[in-house]
Amino acid sequence: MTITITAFERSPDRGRGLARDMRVRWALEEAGQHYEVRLVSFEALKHPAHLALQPFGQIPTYEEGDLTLFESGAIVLHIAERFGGLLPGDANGRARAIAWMFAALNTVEPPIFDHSLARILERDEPWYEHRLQSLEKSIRKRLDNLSRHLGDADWLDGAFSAGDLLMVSVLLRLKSANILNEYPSLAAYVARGEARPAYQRAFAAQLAVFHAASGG
Ligand code: GTB
Repeated sequence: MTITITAFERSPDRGRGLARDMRVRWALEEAGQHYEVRLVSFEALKHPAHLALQPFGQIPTYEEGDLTLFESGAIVLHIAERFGGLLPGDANGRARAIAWMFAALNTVEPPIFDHSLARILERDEPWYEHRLQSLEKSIRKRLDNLSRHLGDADWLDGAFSAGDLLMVSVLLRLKSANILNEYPSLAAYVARGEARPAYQRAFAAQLAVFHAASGG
C-alpha cells in the first residue's frame, strides 16, 4: 500500500528539518516504511483539494489506502500503531509512551513554537524583548522539569519510543536559540535522536527537497 505525505514545496526553514513533515518522515523511516511525498506550495495549501485533506490548510498530511490523516502527532501515533517498533509492547509502557507524545506536543512545544515565531515575526514590535523573555522563562520551566525527569537515562521511559521521537523533534527547534546548551543532558538527548539512522535518512530526504527547489 502506498503511503503519501505532504510537505512544503519551499520550506521557509531552508532544509533545516524544522517543518512538521520531518517528524512524520522520521517515524516512517523508523518503521521501515517507504513513502511518497507530494510537495505543496503555500498557495495550494489553501485550495479546496488540500483543505479536503487538512481542514486548516497546513502540512503534513498522510494518505494510506482509504485513510487520510492530518495532525503530525496523530500521524506519528498511527504509524506507531500500524507498523510497530515505536511503542512498547506492554499496555502500561505503551500508555506512558503516548503520554510523552502528548507532553511533547501539548506541554513542551507551545512555548518553543511561540518563541521561534516571535523571533521571526515580532522583532519590530515595541514589546518584543519582553515577550521573548517571558517565553524563554516558560521554556526554561519546561526544560528544568524535563531534564530532571530524564536524569542520565538515554530516553524518556525505557527504550526509544514515539514519545522520544516527538520530544526530540520539538527540542530541535531550540538549537538556533542557544537555550538547549544550558541543559547538557537534553542537548545530548537531542543529539542521540539526531544520530539515529532513521532520523538521518529523513533529514537527508527533506534537505534534498530544499536543494532541488534552489536548483543545486
Ligand atoms: N498541529 C499541526 C500538526 O502538528 O500537524 C500544525 C501543522 C503546521 O503548523 N504546519 C505548518 C504549515 O503548514 C508547517 S510546520 N503552515 C502553513 C500555514 O499554516 O499556512 C510549522 C513550521 C513552519 C515553518 C518552519 N520554519 O520555517 O522553520 C517551521 C515549522
